[in-house]
Amino acid sequence: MVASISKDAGQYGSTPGARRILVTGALGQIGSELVPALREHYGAERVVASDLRIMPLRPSVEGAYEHLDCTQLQQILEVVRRHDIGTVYHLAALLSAVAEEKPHAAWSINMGGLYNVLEAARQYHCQVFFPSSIGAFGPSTPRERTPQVTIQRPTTIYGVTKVAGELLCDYYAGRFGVDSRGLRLPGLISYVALPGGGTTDYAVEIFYQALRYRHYTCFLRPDARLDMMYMPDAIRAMIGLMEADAARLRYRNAYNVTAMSITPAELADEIRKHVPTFAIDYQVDHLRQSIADSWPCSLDDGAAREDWGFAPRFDLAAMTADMLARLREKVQAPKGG
Ligand code: NAD
Ligand code: AKB
Repeated sequence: MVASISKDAGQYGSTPGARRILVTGALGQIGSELVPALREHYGAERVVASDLRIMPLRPSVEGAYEHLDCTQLQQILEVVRRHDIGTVYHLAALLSAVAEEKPHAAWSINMGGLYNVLEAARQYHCQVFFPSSIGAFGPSTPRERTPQVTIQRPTTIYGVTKVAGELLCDYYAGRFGVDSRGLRLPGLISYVALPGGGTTDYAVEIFYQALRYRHYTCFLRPDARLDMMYMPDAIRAMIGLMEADAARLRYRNAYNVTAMSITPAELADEIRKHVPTFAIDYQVDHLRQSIADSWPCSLDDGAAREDWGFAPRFDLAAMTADMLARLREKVQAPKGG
């Protein structure tokens, strides 16, 4: 069972003051679930969703919505002022594979957008959540049980923006007192929205293809081991970190978090327990495989557990069973399939 945020409300401690919460990049994979979770937890009127995309006619996120380009500082300042924003969950970014195809746009959106959000936060005294990534590590980082504090020399533009983003958030905290907090998220697995062009997207696509066609062609090697997490655990982690007592945080940007360390072959085996005829084959995409090869296999999330009680609930088996049950409600196999 996926625990809803409202049932868990007590675990987050005190809610922030009466000012509103802005979510940037809210129509993406995380925002599609974070916005409803925040609305359930704090009240719908407290949460303003925003994205560069025009909201669809039948929106997946109900409530206040702003068409907002994070690369435009004046737009952010205006939205923050008009809605009396006190907290920003800054999700707008290009993910690793797309960023590698468009490095200049990635720098502009990932770094320019973050700088603008931090500037708005400085001027309007907002708290900021920054989603860093396992992509903030590189080939010279220890790959097994990657420590909280270690070498961060990524070789992708995505990773460069994540490390620089962590540093910029820490700078704004130290220099200007902005309450910025971040997580180094692993690949996220979810059933509400499709992923936006990352290296770990296979771990979502595989479920849709298993239910539709009983077959998936994976773009990573069968043994490409990476950290993953089910979205309900990621949402709990984000809100939990933002509500944690600041005095307990030894680190700000950003905490390692993980829930499972898996390969495509292991995920396929787990799916086969529920879909016995499921078959997987492999057509390796060299760009995404080389990115995966530069990332850790398993993070050490001990600091997050000690400092603010991070504890994921879904392992590989629980996540797979829940994903398939949820997706069966929305994905139909083709007739005769
Ligand atoms: P996504 O690609 O699904 O969504 C990003 C959203 O940002 C999109 O809706 C897009 O329209 C929007 N956007 C792009 N440019 C914009 C701009 N200039 N202004 C406003 N909005 C803009 O991404 P996601 O998976 O939801 O990830 C959100 C954040 O979490 C990103 O920073 C990502 O790096 C980070 N993260 C994600 C994962 C994951 O597995 N999903 C893992 C680690 C970190
Ligand atoms: C990606 O693959 O780019 C993201 C991430 C792990 O940051 N899912």
